Amino acid sequence: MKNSIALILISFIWVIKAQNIRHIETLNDNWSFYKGTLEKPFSEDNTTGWSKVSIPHSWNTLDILDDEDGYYRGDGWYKKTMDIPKVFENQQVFLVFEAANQVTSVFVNGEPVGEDHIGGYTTFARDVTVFLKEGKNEISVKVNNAHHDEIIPQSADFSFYGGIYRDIHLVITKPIHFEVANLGTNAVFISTPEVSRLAAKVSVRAKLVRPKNGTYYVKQSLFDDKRNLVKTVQSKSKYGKEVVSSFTVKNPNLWSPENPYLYTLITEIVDAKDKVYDRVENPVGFRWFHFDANKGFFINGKQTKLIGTNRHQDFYKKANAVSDEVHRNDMKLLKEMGINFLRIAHYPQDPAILEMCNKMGIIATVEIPFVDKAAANEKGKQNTVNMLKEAIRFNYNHPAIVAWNLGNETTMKAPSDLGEAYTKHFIETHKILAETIKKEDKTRYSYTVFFREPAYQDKLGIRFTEIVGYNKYYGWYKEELEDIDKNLRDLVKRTLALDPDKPFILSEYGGGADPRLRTYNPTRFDFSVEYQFLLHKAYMKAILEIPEIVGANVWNYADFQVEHRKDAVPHINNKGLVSADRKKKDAYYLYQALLNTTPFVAIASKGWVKRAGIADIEGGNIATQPITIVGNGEDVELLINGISLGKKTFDFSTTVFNVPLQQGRNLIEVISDKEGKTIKDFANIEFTLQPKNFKSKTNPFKEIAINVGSYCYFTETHNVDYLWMPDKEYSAGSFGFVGGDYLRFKSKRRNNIGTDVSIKGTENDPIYQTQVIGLDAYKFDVPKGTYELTLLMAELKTRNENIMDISVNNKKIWTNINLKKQFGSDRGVEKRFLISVDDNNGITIDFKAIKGETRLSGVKLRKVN
Ligand code: GCB
Ligand code: CA
Repeated sequence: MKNSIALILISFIWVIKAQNIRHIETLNDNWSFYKGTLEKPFSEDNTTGWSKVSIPHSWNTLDILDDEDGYYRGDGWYKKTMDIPKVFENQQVFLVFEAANQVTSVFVNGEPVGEDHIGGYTTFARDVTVFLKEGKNEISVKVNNAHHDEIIPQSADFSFYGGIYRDIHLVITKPIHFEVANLGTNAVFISTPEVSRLAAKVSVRAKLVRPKNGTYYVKQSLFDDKRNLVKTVQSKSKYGKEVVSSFTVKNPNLWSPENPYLYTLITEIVDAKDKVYDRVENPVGFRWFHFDANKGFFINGKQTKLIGTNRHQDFYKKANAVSDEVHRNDMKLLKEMGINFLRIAHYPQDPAILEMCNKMGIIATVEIPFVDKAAANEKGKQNTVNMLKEAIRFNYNHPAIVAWNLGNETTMKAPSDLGEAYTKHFIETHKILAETIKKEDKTRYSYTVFFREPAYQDKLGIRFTEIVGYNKYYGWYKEELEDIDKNLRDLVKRTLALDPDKPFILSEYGGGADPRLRTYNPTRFDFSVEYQFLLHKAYMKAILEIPEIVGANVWNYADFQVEHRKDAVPHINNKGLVSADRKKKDAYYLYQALLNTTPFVAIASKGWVKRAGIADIEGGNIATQPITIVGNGEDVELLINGISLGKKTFDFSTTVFNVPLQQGRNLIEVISDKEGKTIKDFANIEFTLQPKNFKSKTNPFKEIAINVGSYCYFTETHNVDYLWMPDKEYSAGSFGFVGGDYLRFKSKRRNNIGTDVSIKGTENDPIYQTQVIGLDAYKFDVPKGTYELTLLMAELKTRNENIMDISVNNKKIWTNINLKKQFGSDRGVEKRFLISVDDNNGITIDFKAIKGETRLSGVKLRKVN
């Protein structure tokens, strides 16, 4: 009995306490949305065409990915009618937008609330108290994502999706409260000016909204990770002044990547009777850190190589309107990968990201979208500075952050080409941003990311920050894999020669991989998963060996959508280690093996389930193919269908087995040991064994699909998974092309096979992007029978007229083919023919140029009878 009274009492006290906490709820549901411009979007409006949506929302989920150029950039309207909950007497009501891209106007009951918010990536709040009435209130929000000369980004390799794409919160406080509607919507700024193992000094600034009369205090209570009170101090508030509280914690638990220990600081406004008016919570992590240009990054005195990735905020077919679960899942995958460093690129992201960085021990840099070029006017400069201030103030309390980055590749549009006035303005913009960082936050580093030669930036005089980052794509856009180490060493040398004290970060490196493309002959720019794997292996070797590279970030953690990109998957920048819907590519596992200290082993290509190959010998029933295993143990054993192929030693966490694969299902098992622990991985591969001789009796020919003009396997994935094999020159008994050569890209940037033209009318771009040009014939030495023959072709940005005739076994099947004229440029054309083979000569498809050159992109042959 006694106990339950005590319980009731405790919960009663708790309720009273809880009532003093400001009320926060999401306002995501039940909005009406209208895409377009409206004169009167308010209740009297009768326009049709509104639809029901939930936040997060973007109006560019689909038009980013279609074949039409461009995507909608203009107005979008959101509105909803609601009762505002009554929580406090004389309550103050705020709308907090985590982000909306990019100019946002808020209206309550038809009245504009404050000024438009400028910028698509920073959090902002509006005080709507005086606009509210009893009962129903109408909230309307106009968002516009059109290009704007005064707002960054002006240009970039990502998509400027429009909409309210992050959470909206309703915040209700008492009349006396911590500031909400300010630049950055944060009122409490925590710093730890001195930290050691023995003691940590804490200094907290708090901004209050309070009447002139009355005595109020700010109470700071620090709790450990079990919610035990560690320290509490109370400081008197003076009207119109920030309240500064300082205190010291003895023997603090330190925050580090290995042990991300977090305290919680509860900050309250109280009066002399300890009545609570408002309360906010923040994480506190005690750590000290510094960068040394020669020795690297140190946290709590420990040298720590910073290895990680960049991240964008979008997801396949969802634009940037993704849930917190997606954000948190990304962070979980990054942590599993073993990273300790995240470049939050190229703009501030969802609060969920930094929350997880704090909790997982991932060191972070945050930046604003000053990308490629400056907003070339005074207003643009002010907006940029404001955006930086918002970003710093909003994110000030995250222990994970070590540096603020003012821009990315800002010299992309060469200032010299944009005139003297621009150049001056451009330099000033850099200067004022660098100064703003140090003014706003003395406890962290200022940072800029470039891509041009160090001397180029130096000549312009824009190396204002304490750290510099370089984005370099050696082995991708230019140069070869073998030279990565040398190129990086030379680059580091050139930067340090100019600025010996400025730490160097390799802020981006990487290469594209379309998960559908696989090859045993990887070449630069082929978009194969295998080339990407080799590229990252070469980079990691170099990065780990060069001490002056204090940190490095893969570009990118995940594939992301860029409207104007025309890579293997149009509209997708596929440099991700996971796909745009978060499926792991092989290189992801490589990082896991290299970075994890706990035992790890994986079959790197286990995501490639459907495979095929030509039998090793005539009449043979196996095809031997190399399979890469990654792990952090000494060695690994591989079993194929229960039979051991023995053990192999890892070299730089990788090893390759030549594995005999048979028709049908193949089970691959790998077993490795580390620290006395046995670990395993499995892959089930569905294998199609093509006979070496198509007239084989034991494995008769059934069907084959060939990605003509390419060394890559291609898995069609948009309906059922279907595999295309790489091409080869004809050899007797088998298949292949006769005459002609693989189409080679002419530009120097990519020296390789195929083109990057986006193909209309298909999802299978890589099949059409690669071709054999000038071929005389394509041959299949198949036995007698009836066959379905499918030919795939496309004419890609050709200048001359090309006309050809095609015959099969001397019979014309398709004549006067002028792809450009009959179907249009860059369009995939697929045609199927029924062919009967009545003798032993198989199928010869002859290509005859009437004008120009012949071409073929893909061919499929299936035996019907
Ligand atoms: C860069 C840019 C990034 C691009 C990337 C690429 O240097 O900073 O925004 O997406 O290169 O993939 O080319
Ligand atoms: Ca092809």
